[in-house]
Amino acid sequence: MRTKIVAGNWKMNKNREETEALLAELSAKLPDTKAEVIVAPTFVNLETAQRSLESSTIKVAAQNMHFAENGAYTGEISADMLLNLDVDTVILGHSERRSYFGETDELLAKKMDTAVAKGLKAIFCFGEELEDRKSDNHFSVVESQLKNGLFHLEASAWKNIVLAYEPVWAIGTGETASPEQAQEMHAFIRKTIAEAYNASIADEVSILYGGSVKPGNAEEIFSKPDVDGGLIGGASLVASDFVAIINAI
Ligand code: G2H
Repeated sequence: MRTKIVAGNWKMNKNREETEALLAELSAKLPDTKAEVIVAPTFVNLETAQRSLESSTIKVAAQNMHFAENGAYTGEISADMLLNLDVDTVILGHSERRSYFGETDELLAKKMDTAVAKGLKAIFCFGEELEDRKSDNHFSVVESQLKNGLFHLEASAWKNIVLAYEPVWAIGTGETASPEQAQEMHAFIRKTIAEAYNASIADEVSILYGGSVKPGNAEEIFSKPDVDGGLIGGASLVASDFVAIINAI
């Protein structure tokens, strides 16, 4: 039985007071669920979020981290700094990090090494761009993102890895992959992992879908057998929408 996960990626949204208010509303409305619920506020509000969720089952994740232990990396945050705040989950490789901040598969492989070495849970994001899909290259692009970012890791690392397939053309655009497109890619991802490692790792890893998931489309997407939940951007900023999505799982 794979873990079902609904994670909210808040991106660069919500100040301290807004973080407290959203988490208070979310905690009050949180349904009884077996799914793991995660929120990822900005770095500066991680501590506020941890405090707000002290007596909650909702977990807090960071949106990024540097691969280095410490040192002269102005503006960066290390794994140990996250762990020091009791944050044990980090989103890595989001397409906005890849496209706006030049994060490459090679850099992400190093970040994954650090996450694994530090015992952090990583939500590893990847997905093809519109041109890749139009030219029918989406499977090979996803395969190479997995291979270059993850397949150097030992089998034992996979217990702390969650995958998030986010087709770039569906991110914040209102456009969603159809449930069939999501299922087709998630099944391909599992097959690719089974070939690189083994069937039990492929079968046990949670694969989230991300890209314009909303209350109106979540249930159908989550009903697909290889979709284990979602990484939610815009709709995670409104408590009632996020709760509706959690209810859909
Ligand atoms: C994809 C997703 C969350 P949104 O980036 O990671 O955002 O749901 O706004 O498309």
